[in-house]
Amino acid sequence: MKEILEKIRAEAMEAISSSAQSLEEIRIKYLGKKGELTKVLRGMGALSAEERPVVGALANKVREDVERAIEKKSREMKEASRALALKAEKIDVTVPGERFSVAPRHPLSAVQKQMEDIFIGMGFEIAEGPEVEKSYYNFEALNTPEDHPARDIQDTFYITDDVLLRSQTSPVQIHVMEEKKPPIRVISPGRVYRADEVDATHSPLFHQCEGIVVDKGITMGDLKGTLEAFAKQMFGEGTRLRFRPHHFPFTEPSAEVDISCFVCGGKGCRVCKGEGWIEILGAGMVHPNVLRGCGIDPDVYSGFAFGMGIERIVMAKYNITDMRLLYENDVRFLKQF
Ligand code: 2NL
Repeated sequence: MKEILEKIRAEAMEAISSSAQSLEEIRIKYLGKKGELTKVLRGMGALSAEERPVVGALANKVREDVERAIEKKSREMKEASRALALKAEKIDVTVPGERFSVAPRHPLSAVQKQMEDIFIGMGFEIAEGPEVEKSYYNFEALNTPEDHPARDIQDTFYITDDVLLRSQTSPVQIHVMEEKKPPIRVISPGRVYRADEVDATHSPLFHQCEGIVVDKGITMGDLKGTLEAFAKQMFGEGTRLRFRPHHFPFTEPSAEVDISCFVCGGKGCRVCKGEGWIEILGAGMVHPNVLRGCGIDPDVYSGFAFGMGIERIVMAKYNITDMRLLYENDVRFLKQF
């Protein structure tokens, strides 16, 4: 029987080390209830009293040895498969990262942001409003009556008889004046719409930045000082302003405002077309009818307002001669900013 036990041990050990069968199969075959070892133990009744403990001890030893070998092999297999997984999942932290690029701001957005920052620095708030407006807010509230040439039905995108796409951002400021009591200091940058044919200097959608200040004792001096501070920050410390008399229905008096050319300083060059001056703004003292219409007493309060086209400033600043480039989003163009 000892020989049989030794044979079982040898076979089991061989099976374990050769990995021909699964460890569980081996365990059942040799150590299971109907396994080889159990068979031997069952036959132990036939042994003599002297032999029985000796064979019993050997049988237990064989069981222990086989169990231990199975455990050891199982541990080894687990370790090997873990090592393999670690090898497969290895991350080379020295491989350079994937570069991704963040695009710079579109020049229109960059200039608008710059304007916002300058006016915020002077205590203004940014006001926003809908691009679709009642015609009252776009025209009547701005002292622009039905028969005014600016109200030519051909120039504005009408949605219905009295609803339209705003042709300026002033309606935003009318809403502010209706809702808040002076002192008021806001700018309203945003999209505006006019029924223009597309060409190098026109687009049916463009951008404006308007501003308004209303308080007791506001004068043309405040307007000039504010615009001068803006122009110096926007175009350079040496910038001078020139006011030319003009007419707007919503301001009185009104002016068109030029800046001294930021390229030649006023001598005359290609950018200012030999003029020395570049027109960038319209401005004036808020018309009493506009204040009154918003419930602000023009005998107590006064204000100034201004408006500028953002495209025009971007084009002057970057010497862009065709406005369409600003809307095509050709990366070869945009990459230059
Ligand atoms: C221009 C001229 C201007 C205003 C806009 C304004 C707004 C209110 C009241 C009075 Cl609520 N005025 N805005 C005033 C003067 C000129 O814009 O050439 N824009 C491109």
